[in-house]
Amino acid sequence: MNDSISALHLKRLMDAVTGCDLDNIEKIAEEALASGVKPVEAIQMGLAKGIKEVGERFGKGEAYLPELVMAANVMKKGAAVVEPHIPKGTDMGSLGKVVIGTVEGDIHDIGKSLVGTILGTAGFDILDLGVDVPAERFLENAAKEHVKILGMSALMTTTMVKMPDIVTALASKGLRKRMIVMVGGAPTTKEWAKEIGADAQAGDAVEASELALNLIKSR
Ligand code: B1M
Repeated sequence: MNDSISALHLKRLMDAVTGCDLDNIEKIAEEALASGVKPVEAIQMGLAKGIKEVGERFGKGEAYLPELVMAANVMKKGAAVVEPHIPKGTDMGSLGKVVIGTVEGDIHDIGKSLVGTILGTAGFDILDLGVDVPAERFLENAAKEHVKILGMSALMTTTMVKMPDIVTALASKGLRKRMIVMVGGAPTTKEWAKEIGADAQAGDAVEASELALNLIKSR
């Protein structure tokens, strides 16, 4: 596909989010797909760029909460059009179960859900615990399911601090070595993952999927 056409559609997706264009986002997303923009690109290079820009404006006091909420709704509506078009990585049966959730005190779910969707299309079985998930729920589910990966998402510096408690509790219950622990969300880093004893940190959903596949293969 022509790069300038692709760039134009990505810009339209981004602008729809920054402009809180809830009425037209589905049409804009459909047109982007029809023009040949890849679904994951439409999300990461279009919709997510838009929400990040609104977030930066919010951080600087140039946008207010209602705008953030509306922009997030536009992002979700656009992602709902695009996600079913993400190609499936494997039809060879499940690669194993992934339990994923956003940690307690944190209601951000767009990135976490996207990671779940992309891991799902890569061939994993996803149990999404949702948002504001207390440590006990992560632990209960990690214990009762045949879990290969436990994934924790946190979007705030104030909530990422819940992650180490969960890793420690997994170890004290003898569950830690049974599974890969992956963390993610804007404030997390590779250093943070190492520091808290997690196996991996991913900066976006595509990296999460690549890391998950590599870690599963190397076990
Ligand atoms: Co909020 N918010 N928000 N917010 N919000 C941030 C996170 C913030 C950085 C904005 C800012 O100030 N610039 C800031 C946090 C500051 C801090 O760290 N302390 C913030 C704040 C302060 C708040 C409130 C407290 C605001 C208030 O009420 N005054 C409140 C918090 C409520 C709570 O959680 N208790 C709040 C609320 C909201 C909305 C409801 C309006 C909305 C969320 C809607 C929803 O999720 N349903 C919202 C949004 C949209 C954002 C920003 C703008 C965008 C987040 C997002 O969806 N990004 C965000 C600013 C930012 O991140 N730049 C911000 C798009 C998404 C695709 O990317 O989530 O990064 P992301 O996910 C990526 C990667 O991080 C990674 O892959 C994903 C996909 O590629 N990833 C993983 C994520 N999880 C992973 C897990 C993995 C691996 C990779 O393994 C398991």
